[in-house]
Amino acid sequence: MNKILLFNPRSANNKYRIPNSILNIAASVEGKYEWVIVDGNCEHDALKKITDYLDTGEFRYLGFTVMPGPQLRQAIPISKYIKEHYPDTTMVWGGYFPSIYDQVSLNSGYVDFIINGPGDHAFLKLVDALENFQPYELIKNLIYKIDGKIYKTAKADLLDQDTLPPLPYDKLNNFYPLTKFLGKTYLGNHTMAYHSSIGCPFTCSFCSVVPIYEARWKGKSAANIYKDVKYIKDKWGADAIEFHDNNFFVSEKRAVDFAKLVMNDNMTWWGMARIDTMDKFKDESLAIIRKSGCKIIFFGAESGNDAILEQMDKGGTQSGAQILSFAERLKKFDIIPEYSFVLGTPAPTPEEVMKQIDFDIDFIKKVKAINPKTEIVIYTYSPVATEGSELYKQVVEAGFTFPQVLEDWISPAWENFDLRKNPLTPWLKPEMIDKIRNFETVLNGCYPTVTDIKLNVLKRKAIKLLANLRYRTSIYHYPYEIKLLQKVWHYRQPEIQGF
Ligand code: B12
Ligand code: SF4
Repeated sequence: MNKILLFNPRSANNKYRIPNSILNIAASVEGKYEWVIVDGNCEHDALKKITDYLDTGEFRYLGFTVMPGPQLRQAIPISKYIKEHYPDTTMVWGGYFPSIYDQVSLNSGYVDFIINGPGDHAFLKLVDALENFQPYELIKNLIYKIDGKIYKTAKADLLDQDTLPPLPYDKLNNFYPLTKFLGKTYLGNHTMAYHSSIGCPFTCSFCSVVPIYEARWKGKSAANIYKDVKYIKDKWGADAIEFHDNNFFVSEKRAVDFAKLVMNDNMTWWGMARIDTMDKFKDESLAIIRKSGCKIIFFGAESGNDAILEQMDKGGTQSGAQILSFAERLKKFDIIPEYSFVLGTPAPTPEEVMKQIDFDIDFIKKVKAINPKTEIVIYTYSPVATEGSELYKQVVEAGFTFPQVLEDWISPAWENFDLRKNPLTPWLKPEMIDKIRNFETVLNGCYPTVTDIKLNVLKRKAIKLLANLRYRTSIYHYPYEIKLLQKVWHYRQPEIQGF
């Protein structure tokens, strides 16, 4: 029987995380096929490691997980090399990038199959079909190309997450010591990454979760999450958790049940949420969540402007006023809100785009005035192909197109696009990008992120001193002096390096 190689391309220079995407796929084939994991984050030469395995002649199936951005830097050249030198292997890509940009991935000629969304059943079924020379055309969540035509099979219902097989942590530990994945962060000395639910019930028009999960969400029970957390804590010493779910707090009951279970384990934790959902949580629930160790929660605030929230189809009841009042509300629970904003959405004229940016810069300052502990993350709007949404229609009408050749995604300009820092959108002029980035520099100077554990009190004071005057007088141009200090002290950006 042929073996399977699962690859997690490099996504971070340090602070590796448990590679949950391929670990889930490993769990789905465990006991049925032999598999190995190669983690690009832990290898100096990932290609060599992979070809060493392939040279044994035992491996036929390769499964790559691919996120846009830095993961493409390894995924593309390595896939290309493998197709050229090992033409009998089958290359399967999964994850957000190929699920959304299927045509460009398959047209490259070196990706054979894409798993569209969850791969927990689809991958095993595909490998079974190929091993047994059976048809694969009816397997759900699959995208493939035959005779130049791309076919997408039906999407499967989301699986009950409690029925999934356990994640093979012990086996991962044989490839790479698990402690390597438990990095020191603001939350703790040994932080584990965990994914407790898939999808999201909302349909924000800028979000890549929507085309894949189509407003569906399924979560593991609190008891099952706790079982895994406890296992990693007891066996490898985890003392903090980053929940990587798109929307951990969809269910108040599940969040509170988990908080009660983990209450006496001395774990600190973090997760992502919506403001309007959590604002409905009872005071008692918020207090329990905090008491159990949840110190900081990431919220998609997006914009303080109600018209933009509507343009983004924020999908619920979130408003500018609520964003402010909720920042105030969290103060009494001592939970730090981490608010992310998306600036630079399209508007009919350049003046209006600039006006929107100015509005949100002022709004962010209001948030800071109400709750100075609020962590602010600023993204520049980078379109995602959310076909059918009003926002995406505006994007296409404005003349925006994605690269048509896979290699173009790793050109420096498109990497910036992926990192949501400097997208190539036609409505954003250089002075707008400059304003956003310069404001971000000044803001980060004035309020350095608490997640930067290397920035000591003295450094914080120095950088704040420099930035304060600019912040108070709203003069953001050319903040070279702050940039220099941030560079010298390796100021960290949670949105790129991990939250
Ligand atoms: C952890 C994470 C990171 C980590 C590292 C990820 C890693 N692999 O090591 C860090 C913090 C470094 C990161 C960075 C970025 N990330 Co990120 N990240 C995530 C996050 C929160 C969790 C990923 C995860 O582990 N999921 C758990 C697994 C179980 O789910 P999954 O990946 O979806 O896997 C399932 C299926 O997709 C499929 N599948 C996935 N891979 C494979 C592979 C095979 C072979 C098969 C068969 C199936 C398969 O099967 C799995 C099981 O069902 C996701 C959001 C999310 N909740 O998923 C964003 C997400 C993937 N990131 C995203 C982005 C854009 C980025 C950035 C590029 C930009 C940014 N500013 O955020 C940066 C890049 C910077 C960098 N240095 O890489 C976007 C992708 C959006 C898009 N347009 O496609 C997401 C969806 C967040 C979002 N909602 O916008 N990220
Ligand atoms: S609530 Fe968050 S995860 Fe859900 S669709 Fe909106 S942006 Fe995406």
